[in-house]
Amino acid sequence: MLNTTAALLAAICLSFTPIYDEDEVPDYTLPDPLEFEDGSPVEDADDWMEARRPEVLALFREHVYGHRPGPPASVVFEVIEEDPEAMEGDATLKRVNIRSIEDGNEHAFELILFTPNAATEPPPVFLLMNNRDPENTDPTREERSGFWPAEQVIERGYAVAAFQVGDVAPDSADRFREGVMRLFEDPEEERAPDGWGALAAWGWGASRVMDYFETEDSVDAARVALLGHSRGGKASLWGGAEDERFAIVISNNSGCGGAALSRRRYGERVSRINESFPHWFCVNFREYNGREDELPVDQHMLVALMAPRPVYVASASEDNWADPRGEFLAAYHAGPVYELVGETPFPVDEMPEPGEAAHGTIGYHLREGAHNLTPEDWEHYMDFADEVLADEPSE
Ligand code: GTR
Repeated sequence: MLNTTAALLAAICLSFTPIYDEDEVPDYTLPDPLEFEDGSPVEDADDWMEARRPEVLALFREHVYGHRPGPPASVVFEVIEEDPEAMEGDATLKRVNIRSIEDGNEHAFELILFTPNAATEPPPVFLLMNNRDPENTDPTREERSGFWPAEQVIERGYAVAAFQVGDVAPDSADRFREGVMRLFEDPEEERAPDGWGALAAWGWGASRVMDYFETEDSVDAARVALLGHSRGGKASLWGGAEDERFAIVISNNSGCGGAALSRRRYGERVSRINESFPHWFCVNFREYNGREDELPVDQHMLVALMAPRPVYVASASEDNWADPRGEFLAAYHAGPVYELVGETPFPVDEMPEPGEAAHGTIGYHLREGAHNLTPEDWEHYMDFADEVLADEPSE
């Protein structure tokens, strides 16, 4: 049996040829976010927020990302370093150990936070779920990376924070249950078909950071932007859907299982992602390998789960594996939900050209170039935050 499964997987792997030609994208019909599962229409904002949104959230939990637990019995925050003269006096650095405790077991991961010393009131924060090496978020600033250009963010008056997703749940099919998941289940036991995967666990970690921000006077917890790139962008979207405390949710080049529409099957596909990264999603998601049309949801509904909060999807022009057009279309087709809840609908009907951005309550840009998170992307995110936060001053 095992051998047959392995042989089958190898065959799928060998036979996989991604679609990179728009003409080869099959016809598809997206599920309507504004229609209940029983076929009745979602008529107003209350219908969406109180009934259809929970229905859509439940569908994603059951079929795509798995069910994550609530907060642990207790969370403890320990400041392990504080430097009020970081970045040559421009910022205050805090490194915080976030310890989750459940049934006598413990799990800890570290948060790095810089706040601008020039701030006259608690500033909004950009929180990066870092899926790359920790050097990208070096708290000493000896290493500097465009992936997390902390000085550039501080300069614009925002606080900037990061944690390593792998510290919350290792990004490994063999070890992903050895992080925080072992507080809630026995990693030796078989995973429930709708049990959480690593992407959901990373978002759970972001929620613990939010718990910390709520205790921290130097930042405004009501104005936190959650940001992730690629697999981190899939996790930021799902984390922002699960935790409505995040005021802005940003997905950079998140692709399949993130912002890209699954039904387009362009670039990376459901079968391929489940095979390469079996630990990211719930086991049930594998039912949709090669059967995208049977999914009860598509990724525009994930984007719509942020409504009425500002949400941002960004693509890169050469990032075909992530399907830039599919990412654009998910943002676009979330528009009707935003409109229903009284927010500015998606501001354009056509996909922006490389280098262009379009900002409503849903933001989008197509950066020229390859799969990456760059200072140019950050500049767009801060422009967007300036706009949407100016509309809604914090209480
Ligand atoms: C790729 C994967 C993508 C994307 C990317 C990344 O190998 O196929 O879905 O998540 O990794 O995270 O950089």
